Amino acid sequence: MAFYITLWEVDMDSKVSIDWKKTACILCECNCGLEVQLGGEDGRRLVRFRGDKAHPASQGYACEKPHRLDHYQNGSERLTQPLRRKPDGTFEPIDWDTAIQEVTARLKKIEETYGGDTIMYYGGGGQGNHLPGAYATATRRVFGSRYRSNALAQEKTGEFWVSHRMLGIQTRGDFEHCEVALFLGKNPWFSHGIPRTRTTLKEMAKDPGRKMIVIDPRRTKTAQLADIHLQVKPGTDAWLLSAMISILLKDELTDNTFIEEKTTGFSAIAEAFKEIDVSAYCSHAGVPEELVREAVQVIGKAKSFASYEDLGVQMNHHSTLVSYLHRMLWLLTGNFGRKGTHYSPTTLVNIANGNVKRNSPVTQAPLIGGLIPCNSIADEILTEHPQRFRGMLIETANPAHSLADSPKFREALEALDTVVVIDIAMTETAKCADYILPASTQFEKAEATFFNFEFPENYFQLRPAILEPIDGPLPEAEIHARIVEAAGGLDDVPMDELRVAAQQGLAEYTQAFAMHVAMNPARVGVAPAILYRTLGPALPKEQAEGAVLFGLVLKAAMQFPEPLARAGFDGSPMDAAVKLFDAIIEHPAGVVFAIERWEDVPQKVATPGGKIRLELPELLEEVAKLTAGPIQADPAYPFVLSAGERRSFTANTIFRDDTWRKKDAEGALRISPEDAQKLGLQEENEVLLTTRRGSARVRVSITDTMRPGHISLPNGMGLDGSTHSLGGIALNELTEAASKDAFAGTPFHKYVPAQIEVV
Ligand SMILES: Nc1nc2c(c(=O)[nH]1)N[C@H]1C(S)=C(S)[C@@H](COP(=O)(O)OP(=O)(O)OC[C@H]3O[C@@H](n4cnc5c(=O)[nH]c(N)nc54)[C@H](O)[C@@H]3O)O[C@H]1N2
Ligand SMILES: Nc1nc2c(c(=O)[nH]1)N[C@H]1C(S)=C(S)[C@@H](COP(=O)(O)OP(=O)(O)OC[C@H]3O[C@@H](n4cnc5c(=O)[nH]c(N)nc54)[C@H](O)[C@@H]3O)O[C@H]1N2
Ligand code: SF4
Ligand SMILES: [Mo]
Repeated sequence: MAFYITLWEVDMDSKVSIDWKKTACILCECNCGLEVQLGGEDGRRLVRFRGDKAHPASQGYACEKPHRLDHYQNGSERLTQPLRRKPDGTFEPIDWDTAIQEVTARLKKIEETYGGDTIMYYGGGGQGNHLPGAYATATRRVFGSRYRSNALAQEKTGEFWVSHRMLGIQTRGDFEHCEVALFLGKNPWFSHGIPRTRTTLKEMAKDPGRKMIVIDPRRTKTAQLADIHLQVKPGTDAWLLSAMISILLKDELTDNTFIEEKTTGFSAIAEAFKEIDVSAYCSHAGVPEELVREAVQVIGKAKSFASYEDLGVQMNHHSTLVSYLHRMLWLLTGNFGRKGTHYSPTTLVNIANGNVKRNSPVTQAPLIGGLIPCNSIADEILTEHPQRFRGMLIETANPAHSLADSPKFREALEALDTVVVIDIAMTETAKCADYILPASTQFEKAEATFFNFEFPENYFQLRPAILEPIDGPLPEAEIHARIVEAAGGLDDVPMDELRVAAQQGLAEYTQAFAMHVAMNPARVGVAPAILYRTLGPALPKEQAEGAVLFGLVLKAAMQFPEPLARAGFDGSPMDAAVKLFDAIIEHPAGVVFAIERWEDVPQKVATPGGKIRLELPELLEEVAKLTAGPIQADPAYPFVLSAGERRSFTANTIFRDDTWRKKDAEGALRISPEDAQKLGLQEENEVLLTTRRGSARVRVSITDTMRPGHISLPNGMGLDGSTHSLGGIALNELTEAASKDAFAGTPFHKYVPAQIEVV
């Protein structure tokens, strides 16, 4: 069990409530269950925390970061009233009625003049809150807005696309039970991403029967726990993985029964990798061939193998190709659909969609999962093209800080007719808005995420509000409902009738709702607003924002009756949905909503023929091009900057108050001793770091965990506070939007050519 059960205390003299309130951490996709005690003068400080043992996935586990969550809740840059930009660029407070009326009028005007699809939606959910995105679908619908994006389109879309084409589904690895684990460009010790990460990693490390392999240019904490560390040269994973596949084939380590029964296209793979010069490719990748061969033997002979790729390769050269090669490693060895291998979870909402149905209006970029590639957004605006975007609604995201080339993105926001930002704080993005609508924090309203990827038991948690809302801000559910109402989206909906039905019970409510929708099918689009306004009042006050889930639960009950029934939510879809929704409301620590079976996993493959497709011709063409050898460094920029390392005290831009950091407050530039010596640098010396896009001054930290030629900076730093200037470098002042993957358009943030001058 978890060795990491925690109890912390914020240093504070005042009284502390005795009851522990159930919530979750909002800092990474694990969303570990937490229990919190409130305190402070006004009883609104988050004072004590402990991991919640009742949480189905985290089971009491938590890392070192959530005990700082008071810096989020009571941060100094909190927005408390709607703001409108004046011609001189400053903001003036306005009341909510004016704000809703003007925002609605301006978006309506864009719709009438240029068409609703020139209004783009960005964001909708961060690491802890996905309900805004669910409610925003109603707002988007009333204005006819179709295009959207979020952070997934600068990290995961390449992987989604490859997985969709090979398997028709998205997969995850079972690290709790695998014999061998691989982390590819992933440092879970600090970034987490699997339940009870450090417990799982430690268990793996101390078990002589299990092995861990890490592919990373840095000797990370995860790499230090590993049995084999392939310390790859930055940006060369495509060569390394190609060599590994070639060795698998030549050494006959493939699972031929699996390949024959479950896959198509193997002969094309055998052909493509047969002739690879393994020695040359290992040398391109800067890794000893013997070690690579050993790693492949370990993978090939493993009884079960699970693997995780992340930003180190997904924000790098050949990222989509690497996602493909990576899958080949575990598919050729038959590591799918068995305990300890890979699975596809049942989810309430599928946020990992790899389908491409259309292209972006201006640059014609393929929209993987419907998302505009983040690196293309500015180009969809800064043009005379008649279909260019004219308005943008940005919610619970900070793209003016998080997207490549911030200066260009700010210019794009400036070029729009109307920018509306919904956030809790005065962010870099909010400063570019025409209207800023203040939201309640994630502890003042009910919240949830759709990061529900567990197996065989999957869970969902609707966290109730643990604090009364402050005056001024509103939950997104309320903001969207007001905009939808102002735009006429709820005219003619029998709201009173639905409200009465909701008080009688979910069955009555569903019947009334279904009847209304049957007569007015167009209302399905604004269902989230209807649910919030009519079912919301029938829910406990601190869970009202959960109303939208009823629609999602009903859909899941129709789609996945068996996994839901195994978790106790059985009967007709209607019965199952009512039971599940009730259980979600009754279990603030989270509820297991689906129980699956390993033997059912292979049947989930959703390709046209039902078999896993190994051959993706356009990516095999890329494999052939690798013979030309790796990217040549530009002599003017001899270093490779990894722009966005996850460290112990980084959390995207969720905290806007730098005093939350106990260590590394300035976010040092990590550099190898060899490079430091060449440049004559001592620890903490200041250097001028220059990329093709810009320059910044930064202190160095010399560490032998870095490879010579590789330097690294943390993410989420350099926030431009309205009251104070925070430490660290805003990385995307230094990155270029054009540095991106040819297929998915995802950025090369882990490969930014850079030079260093001593100052
Ligand atoms: N503490 C903390 N945790 C977080 C976050 C946070 O801000 N702070 N953010 C969350 C989010 S949004 C995400 S997406 C995840 C990301 O989680 P990760 O992807 O694990 O995080 P990173 O540190 O960005 O990158 C992982 C590793 O890639 C390595 N790398 C760099 N270049 C290369 C390369 O060329 N090849 C290979 N193989 N590896 C390379 C880096 O050295 C680094 O160790 O973390 C989540 N967790
Ligand atoms: N150079 C470089 N750039 C990167 C990365 C990198 O490694 N390198 N990493 C990328 C990755 S993986 C990610 S995921 C992105 C993250 O970047 P973004 O997706 O832009 O999101 P966050 O930084 O997490 O910011 C979340 C925002 O939500 C606001 N917020 C918090 N709670 C609420 C709420 O309840 N309601 C509302 N309305 N707002 C709220 C916060 O104030 C903040 O402004 O950054 C990306 N950018
Ligand atoms: S692992 Fe992630 S969700 Fe869990 S406590 Fe740490 S930052 Fe929070
Ligand atoms: Mo991310």
